[in-house]
Amino acid sequence: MALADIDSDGDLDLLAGSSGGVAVRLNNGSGAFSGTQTVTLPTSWTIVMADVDGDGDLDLTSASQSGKVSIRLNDGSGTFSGGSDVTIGGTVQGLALGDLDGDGDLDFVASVHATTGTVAVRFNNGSGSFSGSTSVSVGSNPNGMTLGTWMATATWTCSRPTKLPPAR
Ligand SMILES: [Ca+2]
Ligand SMILES: [Ca+2]
Ligand SMILES: [Ca+2]
Repeated sequence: MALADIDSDGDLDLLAGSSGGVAVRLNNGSGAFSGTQTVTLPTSWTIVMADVDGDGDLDLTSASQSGKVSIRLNDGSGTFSGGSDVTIGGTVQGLALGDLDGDGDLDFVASVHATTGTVAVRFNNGSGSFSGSTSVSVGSNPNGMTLGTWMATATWTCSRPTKLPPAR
């Protein structure tokens, strides 16, 4: 499941994975959801919304039981089509997006749930097409994924008033 403003009207819309697709329901601004759109996809484990083609709207990425990461592009109004299915293999369970190679577009990492677990790394060409074959060995049965930047050093400056303000 995911909540994201897919039609850029300022409210959070609802995307729910089910067998055979992802149901898309639009928020009217007060938390009432409507619509009938179902994006046909392999059974989804994880849905992540991210602008993979750099056009300003949130696209749909989904990690599936059938070993694929599926990408469907938003037309700006919350309707999804096109994109591609990137074959990873196994059961892809966790998915996270971030700019891994510093070229300004969002790449992805996807965890393959297996006894000898791996994380697949795929790079975006800037238009939402992903390629690569890098695979990182991790522990058995990896699930959730996240990407973060770790700072090697940090300097903290703390200050406080030398005198307390007068009591009221
Ligand atoms: Ca919305
Ligand atoms: Ca987009
Ligand atoms: Ca990138």
